Amino acid sequence: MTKRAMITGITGQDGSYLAEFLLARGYEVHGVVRRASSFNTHRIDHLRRDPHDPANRLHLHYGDLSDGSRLACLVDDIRPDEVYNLAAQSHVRVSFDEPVHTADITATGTARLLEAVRRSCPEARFYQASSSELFGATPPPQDERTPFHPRSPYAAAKLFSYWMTRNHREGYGMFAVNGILFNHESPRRGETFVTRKITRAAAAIAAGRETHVYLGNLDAVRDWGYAAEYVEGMWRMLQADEPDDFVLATGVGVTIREFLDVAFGTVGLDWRDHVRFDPRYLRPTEVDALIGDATKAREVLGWKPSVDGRGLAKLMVEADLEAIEHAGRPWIDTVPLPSWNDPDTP
Ligand code: NAP
Ligand code: F7E
Repeated sequence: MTKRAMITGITGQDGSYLAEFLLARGYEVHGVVRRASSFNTHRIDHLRRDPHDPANRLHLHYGDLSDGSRLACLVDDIRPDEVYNLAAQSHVRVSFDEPVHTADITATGTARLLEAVRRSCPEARFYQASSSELFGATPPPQDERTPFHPRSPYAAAKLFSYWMTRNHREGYGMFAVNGILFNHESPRRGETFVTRKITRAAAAIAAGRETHVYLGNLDAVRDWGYAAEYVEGMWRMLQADEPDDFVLATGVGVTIREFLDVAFGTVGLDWRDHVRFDPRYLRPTEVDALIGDATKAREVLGWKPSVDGRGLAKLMVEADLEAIEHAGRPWIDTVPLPSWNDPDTP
């Protein structure tokens, strides 16, 4: 039997890798895409086929986590075996500017989707994209037993979703799990997160197209892993015998200065000559250090990452250099649309 997966946030970094992973395993994949005035599917365009082809297994549907009735209809129509809730207002700094919107999407949106699943297909397995930001001010190493201390509207919203997911597991017996993922990056990472901002800048400066980049706090420590490896961990959580919550992390802490060393070092530059400070990138409350302990995921799920923050810095700069060489447009990462594209169906 072909398994059917529903992914919210399929157009994001993780959604694109997860869709790729599931399609390669024979799944029928249903992605929820929010309506935008410009194309927002560039991360998954390479996976798309003619929707009229009976062999097509990737189906996209308009939907938004703010619209509970639409989510209920989609779940009822699709009848998924597995639901991956990856959609979110996912930027921590932006969550201080838009706390109410962040709560509506990143917190209440999860409740809307969980309720839609509970009503129509409570036997579906549900993955919630929880975050190491839940730990916030609690010092590392952090694992599944570490107390939460959220330090941003984003983290507070994710905390609500974490407990709603557990509540649906404990209260209704649903197979609903939290993946507590530490930062994970890739060449598909959004351009406003610090790793991609740095690797794009290093590549553009090396190519002579830019001279400097503005950053905020360089003292933070993060445990950066590779997104392509983390989506397999998400899938493994839903294949487990029992529903449970898991940390995914590399266990290696890297400061932003160290990430800059490797990124700029990859193109033979010294970042100190090119990085300027802008207080706009500071946060009212900062998360100083996140370093995860993923022992439980290794022991129970057999999941083990192979790329850490330093490896990622090199990999991402090389990808950004290649993008500049081939596209010639370092700040615009567009992929040509397939000729059959119909703007009315995302
Ligand atoms: P991302 O690249 O920012 O993708 C977020 C996705 O959510 C995009 O597809 C976005 O659509 C969609 N979205 C935003 N608002 C929506 C709405 N109102 N309705 C429906 N869809 C909406 O995030 P990511 O890095 O892939 O992360 C995936 C999930 O894991 C997120 O929930 C994030 O908070 C969480 N997480 C990420 C990390 C990490 O390090 N990457 C770590 C822990 C947890 P558009 O493409 O149209 O913007
Ligand atoms: O910041 C510092 C910033 O925005 C990392 C999301 O995926 O991971 C991500 O959240 C650090 C922070 O990621 C700039 O202050 C310095 O200390 O790349 P970031 P994040 O806040 O850790 C978690 C696990 C998630 O769940 C989130 O969805 O870098 N920093 N200068 C900067 N950060 C940014 N964005 N821009 C700067 O110029």
